[in-house]
Parts: sequence; structure tokens; C-alpha cells
Amino acid sequence: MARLVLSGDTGALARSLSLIIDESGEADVLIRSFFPKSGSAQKIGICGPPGAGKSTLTGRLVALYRKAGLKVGVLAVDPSSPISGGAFLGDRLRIQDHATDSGVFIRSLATRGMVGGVSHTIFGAIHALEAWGCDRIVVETVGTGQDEVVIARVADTVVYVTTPTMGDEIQAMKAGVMEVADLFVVNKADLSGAHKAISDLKTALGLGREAGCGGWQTPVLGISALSGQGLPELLAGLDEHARHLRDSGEGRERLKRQYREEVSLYVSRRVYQDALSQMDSHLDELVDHKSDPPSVAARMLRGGAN
Ligand SMILES: Nc1nc2c(ncn2[C@@H]2O[C@H](COP(=O)(O)OP(=O)(O)OP(=O)(O)O)[C@@H](O)[C@H]2O)c(=O)[nH]1
Ligand SMILES: [Mg+2]
Repeated sequence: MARLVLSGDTGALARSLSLIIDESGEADVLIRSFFPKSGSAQKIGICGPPGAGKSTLTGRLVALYRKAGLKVGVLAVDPSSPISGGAFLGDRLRIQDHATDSGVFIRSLATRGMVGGVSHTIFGAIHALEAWGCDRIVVETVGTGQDEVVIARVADTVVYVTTPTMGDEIQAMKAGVMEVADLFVVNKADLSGAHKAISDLKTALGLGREAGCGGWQTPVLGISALSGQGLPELLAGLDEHARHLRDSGEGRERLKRQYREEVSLYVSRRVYQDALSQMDSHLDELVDHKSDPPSVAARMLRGGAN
């Protein structure tokens, strides 16, 4: 099946993604076959508050990339509901224009209560999409609190989407968000107040990080995902960031950060699962006071039965 994915077979990709996301026994074998292609796509993280227009923008980006002949994958990280749940259904309807296009693959990921909404399976899903031949992978997350920071451990380029009506939110924006965003987008620039929102953001950025990240000047772009206004500039900004990552060596550092995250999420899940699978055999000891919780925990971590 891995060979089929590598030859661009969409059905095989869909099956592989399911196996990876469900953490089936075949997932590791698939990922090993896919991994040589890792790092070949620009992974673009789209985050920002609910309703900012992330899905509308994602749909636009997909259309523009397809027009440019690029192959695109979309992963929608849905922190609240399962794949068939309400929250993503609306999104799916909005981007389904592309559903019949063989150069686009869209999948939503339920997050199963992982902190920050990212489980290690998202990395496996990215490996599969890259093996299938994606040039760009767009990862949409709902940004609440720490989620934006987590997306930076998955994506190469982080786009933070806000709107003119969210001025107060800009004021209150956590320093963490300022640091991880590579491009700021003020969406709904067709509404009033966009200029002020843009200049407020620029001021906040100027105060927050004078030196910039490795010579990258974080742009603040006004767009309307609805009308298409400002999208060519955004596309150019995304390409420019990809070039910056290549030329400065920052891309390599980000890949390292992504692999570190993938491996550590994988390890912690495995250790946790293995340890907890022995839990029941120790509970009687505890009730009978033959052992104590720290000793039981230490034994479980060593993987020993006693
Ligand atoms: N006026 C205006 N409305 C927009 C624009 N872009 C998106 N919208 C509207 O804003 C609403 C939310 O858009 P979505 O794309 O679903 O926003 P989202 O950020 O994906 O929302 P969640 O996934 O729920 O966090 C929809 O009603 C869109 O039609 C825009 O550029 N201008
Ligand atoms: Mg959305």
C-alpha cells in the first residue's frame, strides 16, 4: 500500500491515513516507507480565534495552489468534536468544492483530548501526505490559548488570522502567539476598522520583537478571504517565508523541532500505554497496603511486573 501512496494513489492515501490516525499495527511500517519524503512540502499552520475565517482562507489557498499546479493536503485539527461532529461539518461543506479534485486531499483529525490539540498521529498524517506528493500542507487549528504555540511544533510557516473586530484580542494577545506567528493576517478587511487593526498589530509586533526571528520581518497583511482581496500578497509572503527557511537554515532547525515533538509524543504515549496496561495487577497490593503508589509507579516505569 505504501508503494501505491508513493505513486500518488488517492485511495491508498485515504486508507493509510485511517490506519495511521487509528494507530493501527501497520502504522509504523507505513510511516517508515513514507519517511524518505519527509520535509518535501511546506507545512502551513493556520491558527486564530474561532470565526476569524480560517476555513474560508484555507479553501482560498487550496484553490490558488491548485491553479498554480501544486498538490495540496489539508488537515483540519478539530479540538472538540469527532470527525463526523458538527463543528467540522460546516468547514467540510465550505471546502468541498475541491473534493473531486485529485490534487487535493482533505482530512480532519479529532484530537482525543490531547493537550494543545496535537497527538503524534498528525505527524504520521503529514508523512503520508508528503509521500503522496503534496507540495503544500495546510493545517487548520482553532486557536485558543496554547494551541497556537503547539501548531508551531508541527508547521514550517505559521499564519495567525485575526479580524478588525478583534482589536481587544490583539491587545491581550499572549506573547507566545507573537513569537510563533510568521505572518499575521487581518481577515475580513472588507469590514471597517481593518487599517487600525493592521497598524495596532504592527505596533505590537515592533514593541514585542525588535530583532525579528533570524532576519525575518513578520508581515501584517490585510485580506478578505471572502472576496479574495490581498490573497496574491499572502501567497507571495508564504513563498517568501519558504525561501527564507531554506536560505537561512531555519527550515532545518524547524524540522528538527518537529521531529523532536513527533518522537517525544510517540514515546510518551507508548510509555503511558505500556505502564497503564499493568496497572490493574497492582491495585490489590495498594488496597492491602503491601506497596505504595510511588513504588508501584516506579515499577511500572521500569516495565517490570513486580
Ligand atoms: N465579511 C467577511 N466575512 C468573512 C470573511 N472570511 C470569512 N468570513 C465569514 O466568517 C465566518 C467564519 O468563517 P470561517 O472560515 O468558518 O472561520 P473559522 O476561523 O474557520 O472558524 P472556526 O473553524 O469555527 O474557528 C463565515 O460566516 C465566513 O463567511 C471575509 O473576508 N469577510
Ligand atoms: Mg474553521
